[in-house]
Amino acid sequence: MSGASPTTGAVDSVFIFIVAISLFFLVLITFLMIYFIIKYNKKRHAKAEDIHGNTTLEIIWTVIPTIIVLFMFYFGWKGFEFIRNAPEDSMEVSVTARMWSWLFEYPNGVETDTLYVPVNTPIKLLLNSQDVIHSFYVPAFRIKEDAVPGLQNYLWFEVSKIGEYDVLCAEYCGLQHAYMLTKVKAMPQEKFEEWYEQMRQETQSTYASSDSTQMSIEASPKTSMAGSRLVQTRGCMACHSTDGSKMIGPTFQGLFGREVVLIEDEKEITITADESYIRESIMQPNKKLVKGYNPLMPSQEGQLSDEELNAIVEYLKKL
Ligand SMILES: [Cu+2]
Repeated sequence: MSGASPTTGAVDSVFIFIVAISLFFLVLITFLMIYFIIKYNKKRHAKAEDIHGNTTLEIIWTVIPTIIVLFMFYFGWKGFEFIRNAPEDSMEVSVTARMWSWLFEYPNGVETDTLYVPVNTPIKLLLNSQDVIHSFYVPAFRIKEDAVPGLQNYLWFEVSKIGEYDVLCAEYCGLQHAYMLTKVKAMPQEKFEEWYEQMRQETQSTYASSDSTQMSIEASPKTSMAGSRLVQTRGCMACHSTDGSKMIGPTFQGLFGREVVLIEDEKEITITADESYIRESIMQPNKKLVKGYNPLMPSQEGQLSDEELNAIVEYLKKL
């Protein structure tokens, strides 16, 4: 069967097989019920009769359904086996789920918030979660697997048609669960290679430049660009806006130098947002809470390198 991915066909063929058998029996049983109601109506059969055993019939209605369910099991098992065994030559992409966005990391170090893949190439996803249980779900490929903190799950697919496919989170994971959406974007092989190489160079040059400039020197436009990309890929934008609108978390707009009212150890304090406050809010977000917001942000400790943290701080200072 053709579909967006071979996994689509593997699931659909079993599904259609089971539905077809169920439909056949639905029609057969309904028809027989109506037929018997008419045939054995009290007017025609005033006196009820007992039937005592019919070995042939009993064998038939035991053996046939057994064979049918064994076939269902066999095809189901074959499909399951197919979906659970990623081809050896798969390209591996690691996926990190967190409230409420996805992070994709490629073998060459590139990070994105959308899953870009070449067509006709098997892709193996290594799933993990940073906070609670999420579930990576691509309806078009008929694949779904939980992303569990501390456990690595996997999935595979191979897109056969260029296009965009929806990705959803299929495990209720809190307030913004329904908005934990992204896409699989399948591109032609050559176009993907080009994109992949370009992204790698961008990633490398950014970190090379921030290595040489170090923290004390004013950040370059490149670092700020890297910061803007990082807040996207690292999922900050799932809860913070840059245009002043109130979301799950406070807006980034005009944050640097602003007076903020915080709650620390149940006491209210007012501070001016400086660089060290911004750093602390990223690494220990729940130590001082902006008044009126809930302690929902996961700590980014161990998730960001020094260069990445610097890039984000530099970017936030400019908003
Ligand atoms: Cu989720």
